Amino acid sequence: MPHPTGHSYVYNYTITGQRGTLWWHAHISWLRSTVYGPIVILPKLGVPYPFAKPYKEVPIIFGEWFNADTEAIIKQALQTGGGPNVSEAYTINGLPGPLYNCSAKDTFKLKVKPGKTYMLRMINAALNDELFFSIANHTLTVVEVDAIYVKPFETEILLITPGQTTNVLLKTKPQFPNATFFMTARPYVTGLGTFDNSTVAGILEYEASPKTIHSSLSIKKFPPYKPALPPLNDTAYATNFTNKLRSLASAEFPANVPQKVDRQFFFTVGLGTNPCPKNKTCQGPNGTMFAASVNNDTSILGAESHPLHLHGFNFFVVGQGFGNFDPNKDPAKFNLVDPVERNTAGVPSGGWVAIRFLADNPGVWFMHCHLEVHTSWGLKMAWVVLDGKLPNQKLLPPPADLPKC
Ligand SMILES: [Cu+2]
Repeated sequence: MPHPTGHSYVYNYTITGQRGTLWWHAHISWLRSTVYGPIVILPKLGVPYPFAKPYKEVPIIFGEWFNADTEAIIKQALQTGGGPNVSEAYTINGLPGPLYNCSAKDTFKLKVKPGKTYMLRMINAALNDELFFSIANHTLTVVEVDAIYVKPFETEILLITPGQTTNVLLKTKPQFPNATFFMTARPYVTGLGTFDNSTVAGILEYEASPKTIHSSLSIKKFPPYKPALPPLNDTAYATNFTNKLRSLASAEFPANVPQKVDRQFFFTVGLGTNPCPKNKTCQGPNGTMFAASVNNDTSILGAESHPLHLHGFNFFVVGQGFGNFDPNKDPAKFNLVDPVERNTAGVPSGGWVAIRFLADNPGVWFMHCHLEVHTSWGLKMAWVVLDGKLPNQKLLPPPADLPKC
């Protein structure tokens, strides 16, 4: 909720049936470029993780850094109809790292001990960019996305869209290695416009024990190992990664996939243009203004991946594919057993995604593309979820201390 400049407000809420990594962020205009942070919900006392307890847990938050006021950037873009200026850098926990000019001193360092398992709670808080991420010479085990456990799988590289969170286990090498390792992220891009194609790097550094202190001094002479990331437009990699995500769906952590559907909805999402107003010049494609929309197929520019985020609910991604959705053929292939459950899912470039959720949370809920520039251009809508008949199915009244505008 909005609160006035210079005031503070304490949010009071009860967490029921949720645990894992989520995040908070501002939701007016582009303020979330700097106003964001992690929410870590621990399991209830005495309830273990469905994997061995990690030695340490570390939040890894990707951000996007602009050498300008982001409010001015989006305001200008909406006035001219052109694409907004892109960021100068990506950041890991606020730090851009050594691959940017004069930034080596602002590098995130993950200091680890050999032979331990670390859990990285990764969050993509970047404004406009899906990111590939990898740590050189290390394998990551994905165990959770958007605060829901998944069937663990190993990967060298992961894809995380704005809005999403991913918990991974990082097993460090059994012995002190004579090296340091870069962890890097750079975008996955399917759109036509300009984008920030730079790479953020942090360093995975093994702490030296007294026995290894000598070699730890000598490794400073060698450059860190660098991970290999996919090409910026590697849709095949992105698809392959996304297809590996399955709900854990165990007895203890079941996947309550709705088996029958009461209401079906069909939405189209896309990026297009609006005509330039008379007596004005516009900087969008061919003198138009960029626009994005839900359920408006006119002036579609080109296919692009859109990480759609739904407020108020988790949903199950029961199917996805490329090309047009076929209501006669595709539902037969839906996964109603262990589909991934999350709150932000990429609609594949030029493709479709089918989601199911139980509408058990009354209210007006925003659904939007988590690429902030697409939201600004109009790729947004709201669900109205009505009260149910039972007392616990009613919208709660606003808090007594709701800030006044
Ligand atoms: Cu989008």
